[in-house]
Amino acid sequence: MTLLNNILPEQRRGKLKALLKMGKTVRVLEAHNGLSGIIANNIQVEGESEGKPVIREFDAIWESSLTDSASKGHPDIEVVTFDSRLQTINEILAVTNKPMIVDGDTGGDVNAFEYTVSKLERVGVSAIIIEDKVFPKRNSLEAGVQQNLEDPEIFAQKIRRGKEIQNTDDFMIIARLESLIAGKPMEDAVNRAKTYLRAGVDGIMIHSKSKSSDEIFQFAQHYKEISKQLNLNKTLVCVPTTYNQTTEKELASAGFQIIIHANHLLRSAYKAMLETAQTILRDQRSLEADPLCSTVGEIFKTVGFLDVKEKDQENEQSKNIPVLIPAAGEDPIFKKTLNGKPKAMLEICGKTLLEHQVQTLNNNDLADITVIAGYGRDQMHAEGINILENPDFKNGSMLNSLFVGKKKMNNGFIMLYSDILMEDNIIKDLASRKEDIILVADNSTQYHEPQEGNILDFIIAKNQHKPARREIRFASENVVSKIGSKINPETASHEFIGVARFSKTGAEQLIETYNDIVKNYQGQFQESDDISQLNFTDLIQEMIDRGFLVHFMEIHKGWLEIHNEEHIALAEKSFSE
Ligand code: SPV
Ligand code: MG
Repeated sequence: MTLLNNILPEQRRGKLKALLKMGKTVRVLEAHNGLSGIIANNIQVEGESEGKPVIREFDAIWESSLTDSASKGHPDIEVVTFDSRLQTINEILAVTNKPMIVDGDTGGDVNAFEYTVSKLERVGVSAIIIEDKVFPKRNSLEAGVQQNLEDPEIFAQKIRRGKEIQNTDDFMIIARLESLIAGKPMEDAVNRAKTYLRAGVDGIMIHSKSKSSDEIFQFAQHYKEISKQLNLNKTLVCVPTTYNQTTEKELASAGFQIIIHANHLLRSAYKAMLETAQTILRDQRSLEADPLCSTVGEIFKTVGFLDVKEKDQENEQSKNIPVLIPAAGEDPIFKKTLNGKPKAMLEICGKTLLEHQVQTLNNNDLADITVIAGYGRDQMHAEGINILENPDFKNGSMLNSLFVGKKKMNNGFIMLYSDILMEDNIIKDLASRKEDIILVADNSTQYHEPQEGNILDFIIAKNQHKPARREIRFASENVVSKIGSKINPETASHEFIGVARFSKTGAEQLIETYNDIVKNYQGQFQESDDISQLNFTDLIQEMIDRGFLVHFMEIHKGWLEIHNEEHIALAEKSFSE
């Protein structure tokens, strides 16, 4: 089932009347199940009208009794129950957004008809056409079949009761004249048309199984006169199955406003199925049948399977994003406490800093976690993580460590500084973001002075906003223009918290920029005195300068960095609370 045409009953029901009101000749194609419904709904061809190129498509769907019955292997004699028809109707409605006209057969007895009208109107059908024959009817196209016409007054009463029961003005009840099918004279059709119009019907369908369109053209002429007499302008409908040499244009100029191609998708599918089945039998394999078949891929595309595949992949990508935690450096502040252990092994409330981070990531279904260790490598451990080593951790910067995990970057990744703790929802929001490069940025920096001695990574947002009590800031505006620790805190709008996400494209841009810098530059670079000490924020600033778009995801608190004993105390307090 494709969800592309998803529409509510109230959005669809009035569409047929609206088309007629616009003076459009409504071109209708039969459908007998979801798949044929999608075709009738979506098919388009390029054509020409009055020398101009036009896109041609069907305007509405005919839910035919003949093809619904036949596709269930049944004759068209009202033996398929209304509930079964309703199931097909719903199946088609679920995958289409164009108006539907339902073939209501005789409409059954007058009480049953009220229920039929009510149920069809409720599901969003735009019109029902009922034929003036006695239940159970016989299909109109077969020669030599007894066709019993209903008493016109009884039929008119059915129309009245149906019109009274409908809830909206959108729904149409159209009467189908079977006089010509039953071999009655034109006069019988004309008189019946008058009776039904007086009963309040919304339109008349004149049916014919003649090979020529003469008789329906004749009727159309009479219809113009009746309409004038009664001062009515009700829709005229035809079903050109047997007289299909007549064009839609000719029918329209004779006065027909709805033209129904009533059974062609079922008939063509049947023919193709027979040929395919015979070919396989004949050749005792299916190779020769291939040209007769659509590809499986084409069917998958039509019914929405490829959309599902794409969503699955997107889901998978936002679930299984690799996380890189560069944690190789030696920490001077906690040197004593750590006694040779890396900082990630600092204990806070009975768990290491790294274990807290792993927990937050796992809580968000992120399990592909790689820590880049260096100092105290042998003492770095946590359950369910990969450890890579930066043997040169003493000489390089944190960025060197990050790029030790380069293989994990290819399809996009999250980078997490090793000394921060945060609430689960920060990672949850970050994982769902679609931007190529996105940094998590705290806006509380606007409201307080930085602590003495703390080196913070500041951000200046592209569209600087003064803090205001109320404002709307759209995500697309959240672009970083400057990042670095040497930015004057007073001009900063945010603080980078040490968490960033790169999409596949974002990671490619990051790697490309990094490789270029390392290869082609020396000495002082961005805020670093030497290229060997290049920071993450230097690289991001360079990317911004090169024109790459760097977004930020704004948060307000909900995280802690662990730079000194005071921070540990704060973290312990938060966890115990
Ligand atoms: C149908 O499509 O079921 C119709 C039209 O009622 S016809 O088969 O021509 O009677
Ligand atoms: Mg029918």
